[in-house]
Amino acid sequence: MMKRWQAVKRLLPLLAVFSLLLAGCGREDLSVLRPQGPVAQEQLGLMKLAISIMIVVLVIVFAIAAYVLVKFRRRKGQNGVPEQVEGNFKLEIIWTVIPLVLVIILAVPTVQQIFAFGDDHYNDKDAVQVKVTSHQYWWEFEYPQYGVKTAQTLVIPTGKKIAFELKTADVLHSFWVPSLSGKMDTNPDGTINRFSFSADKEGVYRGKCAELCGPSHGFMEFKVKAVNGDSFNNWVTAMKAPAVLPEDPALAETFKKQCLSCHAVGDQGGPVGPNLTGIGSRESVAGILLNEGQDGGKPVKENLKEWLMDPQAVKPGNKMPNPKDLGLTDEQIDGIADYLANYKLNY
Ligand code: HEC
Ligand SMILES: [Cu+2]
Repeated sequence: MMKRWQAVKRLLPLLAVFSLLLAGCGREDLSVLRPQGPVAQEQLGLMKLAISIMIVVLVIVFAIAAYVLVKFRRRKGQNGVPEQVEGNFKLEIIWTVIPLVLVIILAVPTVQQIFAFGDDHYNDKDAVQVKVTSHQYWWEFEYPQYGVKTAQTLVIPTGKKIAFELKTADVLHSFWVPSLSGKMDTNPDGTINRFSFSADKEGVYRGKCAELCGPSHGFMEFKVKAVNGDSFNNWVTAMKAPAVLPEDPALAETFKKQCLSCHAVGDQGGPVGPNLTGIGSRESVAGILLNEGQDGGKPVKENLKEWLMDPQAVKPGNKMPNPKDLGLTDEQIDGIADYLANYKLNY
């Protein structure tokens, strides 16, 4: 009895490790194993190549080891020192040449493709340029060819090359959409990084900051929404339409005074906070509160209220002041949440 308990106790850490591993399998939209575009596809191809070669080597080496262990084990009545072998020219050549060949098979496509991933396509004629700026704890997306800025949901046309130019407004962050491509850092030293990817199919892909950047790093999420070319053009047109303000003039005044000092809607407001144009039709509020239509999402107004009632409770350490400290009443907050929830774009 005692012994069995000991064995169970020894297995517990293993169990813990496996549960952790399995916990990582929950969200498929954060997986590099389900590529949704050519860049992610090629990167997965490289991983598969490396893993297959390693598995083949592993199987062969273990098979030989097992065979040798069994075949040359000490048999009954065998007590002397076995025959000592020193060097075998043929074997040594074989186990030098085979790994060499394997490393070359691994290296040629890896080096080739890694350089290709680093190619600068920013000025390609048919690429859609996007300037990404990371902030503690949100993402800003600017489309210089279209004169449009948005936040948290990156809208892209399917099938087109999206060429990014990435920088940070504060600390080191990393831009990562696992189903579309590997990561790219946004560097605080002023370096600007460029890379590109594209999405084959329409859909919403989940992105994350992949570099520990502060207490709300884990909440620094965003979405990539791939739509067809026509929808993308409609979206750009809708983004450029004049600002829509709250209907109630007093509320509009409060919103302009207290919110548009940092935020922009349409052609009004400032660049300090996320652009709020059409926030009612986005996939999330503040990147992390998922709206209806997303897995486990809530009505957008509910999320907006949750955010506006206490931004620090949602994302500790973020740079948005509490609207109550700006002098807003619960009623005004409700009114603004209602206005923002109904600020939708058709595309
Ligand atoms: C001092 C600048 C500042 C002021 C003033 C301000 N905000 Fe913000 N706001 C921010 C920042 C910064 C964020 C991003 C927080 C984060 O996600 O880390 C934000 C985020 C938001 C978001 C989520 C945006 C998104 O893309 O999902 C909403 C909604 C919002 N603010 C509404 C308001 C409203 C309404 C007011 C006025 C009552 C207001 N803000 C006042 C700076 C400000
Ligand atoms: Cu970050």
